[in-house]
Amino acid sequence: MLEKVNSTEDLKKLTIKEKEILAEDIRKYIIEVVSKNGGHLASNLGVVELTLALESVFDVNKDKIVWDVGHQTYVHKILNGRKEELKSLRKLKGIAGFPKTKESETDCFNTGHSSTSISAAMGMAKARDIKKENHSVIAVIGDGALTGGMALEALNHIGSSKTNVIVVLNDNEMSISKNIGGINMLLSKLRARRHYTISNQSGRKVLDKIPIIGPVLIKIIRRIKKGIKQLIIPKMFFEDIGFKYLGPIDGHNIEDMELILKRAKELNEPVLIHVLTKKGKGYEPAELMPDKFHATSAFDIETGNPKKVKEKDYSKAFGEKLVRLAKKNNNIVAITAAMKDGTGLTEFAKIYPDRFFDVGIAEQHALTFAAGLAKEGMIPFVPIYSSFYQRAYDQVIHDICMQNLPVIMCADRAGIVGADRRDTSRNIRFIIF
Ligand SMILES: Cc1ncc(C[n+]2csc(CCOP(=O)(O)OP(=O)(O)O)c2C)c(N)n1
Repeated sequence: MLEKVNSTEDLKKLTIKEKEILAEDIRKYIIEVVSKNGGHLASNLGVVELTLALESVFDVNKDKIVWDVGHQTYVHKILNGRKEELKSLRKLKGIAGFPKTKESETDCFNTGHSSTSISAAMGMAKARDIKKENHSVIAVIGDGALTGGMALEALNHIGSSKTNVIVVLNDNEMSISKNIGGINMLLSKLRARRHYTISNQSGRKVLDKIPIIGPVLIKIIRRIKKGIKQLIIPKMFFEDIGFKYLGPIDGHNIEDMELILKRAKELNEPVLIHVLTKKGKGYEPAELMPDKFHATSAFDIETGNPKKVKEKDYSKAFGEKLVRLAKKNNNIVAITAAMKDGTGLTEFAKIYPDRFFDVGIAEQHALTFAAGLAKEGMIPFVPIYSSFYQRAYDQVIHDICMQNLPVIMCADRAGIVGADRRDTSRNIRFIIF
């Protein structure tokens, strides 16, 4: 099927059954490429059906689909003229691992740093309205990225302005590691609604077959269920802040997703569609270890084992040293913004769970939180990838430096960074505080 599909025009001609076959072909292809070149695997395997549904219902040449972070756009690239090019992923002068407007007009906004999609979508939607154009604007954001402050700032803005934007929340319960925090608690309550949606659908199919009284029964049952739902399910955050909430829906069921996306397309208000997906879907090692397969180096498809054994890197050495220091000093604490493994804090978190804080994708909060801890005598260590430190320069200067607080800021990946970046001028990063 993959051979037959070279564009979203080809995709739109397929039946649901054919799209399901295509989904499996795309999975196999992505696994094949990433096992050779390395790349972001688990997130891409999780959005195969979601991408097929989105790009079947919307027109990528007219509508705007903004992918948050953008590490999950391999499927989109395959469908939009870059099937062969994907083989050059993470190679010199190869295809970018993230959306790049320079690469294709269907990549409508460059992403990489988390939690920007809803703001960008709002900007595009406002521009559309001012220009009196008529197309859909969609932000696709993960539950991890939703923990970033910017995403919440944008939801706050859209909800009250009643702008026609569709937010697709791709909820796989994972950031890079397990997602954490109050937003995750809220989502887990909403996930519970799924059982109601499912039983609704299967019951409906049976009742539909009963002539005359079938539809009446459906109406009565729906009313009763709505009542029960209101009682059991807590007040709905998204509705309260001005969004129409649709879902939760199975993110691997193309037919259901197409239906719900078509419905959202017709509404002229902010809509949030809650889609449940499985990170790593369809490849067992990635389903079992979605964190390890979030971004991976080349691996053996049979076993899932890396082709090269990883040598001890700077992050690991940093983590080991921090554990040794923390043994001698009870005031040492460590903070991560959703990058526990990447920044070398895995051991620290295991040994000192009470002195370890994963604050979600929230670099700004991480640093002012550290400032508060330091003000009261703690010694906070905050390792953050240099690129993501950009998010928190104001907090570094205003909350830490200007009060001369002893926060230990550690910049990971501050040297030459390869792999996902095509724009080499931005590969060398220096951080000077
Ligand atoms: C500002 C910022 N901090 C950290 C990261 C590193 N990062 C990339 S993806 C990711 C997790 C995203 O989780 P989610 O949005 O749920 O997407 P998923 O991979 O689960 O599909 C993180 C922390 C980033 N891209 N940007």
